[in-house]
Amino acid sequence: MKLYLKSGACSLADHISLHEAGFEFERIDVDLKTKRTASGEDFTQINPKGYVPVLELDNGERLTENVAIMSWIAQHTPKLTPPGEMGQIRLLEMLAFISTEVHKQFGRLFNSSGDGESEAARKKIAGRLDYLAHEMKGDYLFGDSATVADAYLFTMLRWAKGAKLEIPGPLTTFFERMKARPAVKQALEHEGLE
Ligand SMILES: N[C@@H](CCC(=O)N[C@@H](CS)C(=O)NCC(=O)O)C(=O)O
Repeated sequence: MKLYLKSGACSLADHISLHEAGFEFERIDVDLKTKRTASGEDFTQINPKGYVPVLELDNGERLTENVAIMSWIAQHTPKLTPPGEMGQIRLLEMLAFISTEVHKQFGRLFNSSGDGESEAARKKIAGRLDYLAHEMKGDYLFGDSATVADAYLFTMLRWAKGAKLEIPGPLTTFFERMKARPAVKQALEHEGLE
């Protein structure tokens, strides 16, 4: 398997999830400005959408979109899926929320066109982080064991910290708890991050 990623980008969530799952995989760094991989390949031939993450499966099939990649990892790793009959769909609900309601707001913040857009995005993100802080069912989003959604939330909290956003108390504790996990430490180290 191969994960196409950019250090510190949203692909960190998939990177952490693959380590949590215990998969063996190769990391391929992508320069998102030049759209070239570290070995000089044209990344747009790999993903015509031009963005990371991409997970190339062992049969050569390529998956894109964080929600799909993390769902695939969870499907193959029951311990990373919330328990119960509704577990998979609740996970999808959470991944969709983080993707469309949190991750996308950062796009507005990082590429703001002015006119108060970044302030509006900050407010949205703060409100959604508050919501997630109240939704936590234990040490992690779904209770006492981590799922792929926690890897996604952790990645968003790294960005929130970088943007000096206020992080609700329970999520600050969650962030430190995640940082102590071997899979998270490994992914951060591989990406040259703290
Ligand atoms: N809808 C995509 C968005 C992925 C995305 O935003 N990737 C960013 C890095 S966090 C990227 O590669 N941006 C480069 C570009 O769009 O040119 C997903 O959720 O996987």
